[in-house]
Amino acid sequence: MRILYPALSLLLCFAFALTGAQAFAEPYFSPEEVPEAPVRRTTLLSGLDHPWSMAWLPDGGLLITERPGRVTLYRDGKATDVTGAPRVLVTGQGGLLDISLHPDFAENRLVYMTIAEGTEDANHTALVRATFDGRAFGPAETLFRSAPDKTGGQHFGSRMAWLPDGTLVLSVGDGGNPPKRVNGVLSRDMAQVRSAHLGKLVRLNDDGTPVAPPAFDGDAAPGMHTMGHRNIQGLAWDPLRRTLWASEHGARGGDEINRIQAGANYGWPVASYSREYTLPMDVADHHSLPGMADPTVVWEWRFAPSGLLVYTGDAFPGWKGDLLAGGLRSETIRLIELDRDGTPTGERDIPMGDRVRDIRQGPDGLVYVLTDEGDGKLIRLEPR
Ligand SMILES: [Ca+2]
Repeated sequence: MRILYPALSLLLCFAFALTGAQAFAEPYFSPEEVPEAPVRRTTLLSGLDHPWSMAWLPDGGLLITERPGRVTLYRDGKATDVTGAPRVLVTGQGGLLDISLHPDFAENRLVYMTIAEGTEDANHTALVRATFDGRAFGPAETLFRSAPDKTGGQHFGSRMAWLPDGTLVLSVGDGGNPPKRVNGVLSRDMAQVRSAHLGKLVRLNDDGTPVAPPAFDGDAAPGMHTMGHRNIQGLAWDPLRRTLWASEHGARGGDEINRIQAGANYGWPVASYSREYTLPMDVADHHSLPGMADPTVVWEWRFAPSGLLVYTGDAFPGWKGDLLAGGLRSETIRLIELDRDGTPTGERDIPMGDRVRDIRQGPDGLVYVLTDEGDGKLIRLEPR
């Protein structure tokens, strides 16, 4: 396929030129053997139960969500329980997931969280917000619920990112692997169904009202921003290139980094590099299709990306403007070097020896990592 691909992509470029459709660059295929990036790892906190996400308070405290429904506040080397965390459905990959402060948190004290909600047989991804007084959350207000409901504990998506205009983008997973079905349709096929939130990015105002691009007028699910995703668990605004990046789980292989453009279709499950879990075959008949956006990066091995940041700090000058993607299965962080335009030019591995669930840049310019299995940890990366 690597040999066929350049010819195929050239043909597609001609087809795009003829039809006036947008041509997408050939995806960057990630190398498997990469040199290690020099960092020191310091464990700040251990004993966390499936930590999922973290958000810094203006006073330097760090809020950490734990999937079974707990929020921990880490400050000055000590951890305390935050009371009043929202009620969640704890099943499989679902529970209390992402956390993010409102851009005007200093004035309005609003904290946004994504959760799994419902029952084992009928559940969805929801966005809630609550005030935080430094010790406890106020009552949770539900701003968004994905529809239709799905069954079981797979693929809630649930990463969120604020855009500079004060709107919020949030991921909703495709609902699960075959044989999971929603309304008689294979869950994963819902990523191409315009009326469902499953397998989409959604864009909302800070009060939860939907924002839709012109491409999705009419029949699309409220707030639908992009479609054709399997399960996005990394989402990061890039202030240098004024763009949004997403890392997305494929099935067996075929994990992706995508540059998000409103109104675009990212192909799942009809254009993908993924292979089936249970059968020795590809999920899709195509790696690329006209009118669908190709990934910027494809991993043909099993990386399982979760957590994504665009590094903008000074502590690691060599990383400025690069992407850092956490990996669950790889138990590494991948440093993806980008040029000025956002084209990948190389990769390095930061081995972590544990499943990486989230990765964030701290106010001090250092990089903070959550590992999720067994004894969950908060780890700080510093220059060596
Ligand atoms: Ca894709």
